[in-house]
Amino acid sequence: MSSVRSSQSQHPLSADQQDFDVVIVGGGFAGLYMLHRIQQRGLRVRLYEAGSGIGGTWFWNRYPGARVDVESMEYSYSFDDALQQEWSWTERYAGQPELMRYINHCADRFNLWPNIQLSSKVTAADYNESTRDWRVVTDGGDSVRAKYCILATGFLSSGDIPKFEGLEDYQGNTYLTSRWPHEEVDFSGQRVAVIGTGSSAVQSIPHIAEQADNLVVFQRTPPFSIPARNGPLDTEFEKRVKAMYPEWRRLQREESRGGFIAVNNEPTPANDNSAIAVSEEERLADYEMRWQSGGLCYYSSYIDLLTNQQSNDTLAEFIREKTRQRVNDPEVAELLVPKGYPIMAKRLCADTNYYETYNRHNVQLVSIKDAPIEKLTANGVVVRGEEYAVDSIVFATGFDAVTGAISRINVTGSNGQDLNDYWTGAPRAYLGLLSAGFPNLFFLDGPCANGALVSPMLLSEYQVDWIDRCLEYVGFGDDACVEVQPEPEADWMQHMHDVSKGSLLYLADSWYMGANIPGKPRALLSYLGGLESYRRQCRAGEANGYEKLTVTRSAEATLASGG
Ligand code: NA7
Repeated sequence: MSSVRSSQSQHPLSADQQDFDVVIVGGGFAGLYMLHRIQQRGLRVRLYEAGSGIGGTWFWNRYPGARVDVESMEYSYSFDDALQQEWSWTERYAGQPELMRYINHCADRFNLWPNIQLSSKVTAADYNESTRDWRVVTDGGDSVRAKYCILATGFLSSGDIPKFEGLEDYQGNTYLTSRWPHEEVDFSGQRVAVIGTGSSAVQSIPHIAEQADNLVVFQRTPPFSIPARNGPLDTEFEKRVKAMYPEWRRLQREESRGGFIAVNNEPTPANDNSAIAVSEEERLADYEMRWQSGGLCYYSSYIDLLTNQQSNDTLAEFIREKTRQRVNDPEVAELLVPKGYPIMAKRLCADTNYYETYNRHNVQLVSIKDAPIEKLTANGVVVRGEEYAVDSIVFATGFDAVTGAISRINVTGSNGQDLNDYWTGAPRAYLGLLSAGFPNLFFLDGPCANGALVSPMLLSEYQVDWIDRCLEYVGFGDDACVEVQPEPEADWMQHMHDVSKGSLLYLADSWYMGANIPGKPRALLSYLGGLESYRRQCRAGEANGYEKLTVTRSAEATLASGG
């Protein structure tokens, strides 16, 4: 097994005792912060990471132009003030290499490496009811026991090339945006195809078009995309945020819907008005102001944009008109203008020169909305009987989101219950943190929380702290056990259902709904109540000694608290 900077021999495997107090699966932002918290408690912990480096999504998604669509000052850890004061981002939106530098800096700074084992994909986790612990197995042959298992496997981490007919016949180069090679890919002199027009395509297409001789883009559903207006980070803005970082973070958590508070470099709480309760003039001024600010700040615009079709139409039409203005050829523009689903019901894209790229002479757009890709041949892609011969195909075809990575691990809980079976139809998890029948198992950024819809950094930090407090309460002794019963889980699922009633999210075939993966049950995978409501529900879950959970506190924990 290859591993970088790991210390796998420090906890030799043992048949009769637990090897670890906690095993964490996944070395992205969430898993690494969890590791930090567990280390601070002086516990025995190992983090398994499938990649040969840490970073999770950012480790794998290294396609040209890959960058985060949340502003750098907000897409960063908030738990350590010295870190957020000392780290300086270079751009308004950090690119993938800078994100990797940041995450590796954090691992160094908090001395996380000794407990990280790289190049180790967890394949199975089984709960043992008599010893009340988990056995975790990796593809490298490790089999370890831990009191608690925490799955931090990411919600955009499980990407595959769709099963196009003739895929194996194609003789050219193939690339998947979410598994991009580490060495530089040079498309100079090539004819290139990109399949897909989601965020990864929107970011990579302008770069590929600059290199390639010819680029043909196969588009099934046009996205709504807003100019990111990326650039060097405004140093005055940086200073101002740093001077008020605790308050800025509070505003992110409590006064925004999704954790994004910056609009035009100003902290701007979410707008609580209906889009149709204000005059057209006022509404258009708000939309224009956000257009000039750039990026995803429409999520904090009018409160009913995702619940009222008429309100949604006002924004959709505004963005459609802006889109038309960015493309020279009216026919191409009309193909690029998104129609048929509400704006924001698929995640908005934030772009740099995406639409302008279609004004280049070497770029061709092929709509496959009404005529899907028939097959691949040795030479290229066939649509409507026409073969598009290309030297390389880039699949920007997305992820089996939210549940995909968990479903690839064989998780078995009490009574031999298989997690995939338990989640048939739709995932179920109390607060998105625990599932009934799976004691001592936690999810970070998993289904039934709002990971897909809010700033993942803020959500996962909050969840980590919640789990950390819960584990402290329950303890680590032989008898320690924490489990959610079916009833509180069902109550949470009902609440999830109630807050999502009337949401326009149901009207699009998005990864939020699992609708982008053939055969995946169509179900809302995330909580729509917003970050503050989620935090409130989680706080309630801690009340009166975690009364919604069945907790067997370990003898040590009980003694320590005098309970
Ligand atoms: P997305 O946003 O899921 O985009 C995937 C794209 O691939 C999208 O345009 C899909 O069309 C298209 N797609 C998927 N399967 C096919 C097939 N079989 N044929 C043709 N086209 C296909 O993934 P990204 O990686 O771009 O972004 C994911 C998230 O990362 C994004 O939301 C941001 O949060 C960051 P469709 O729309 O399904 O018709």
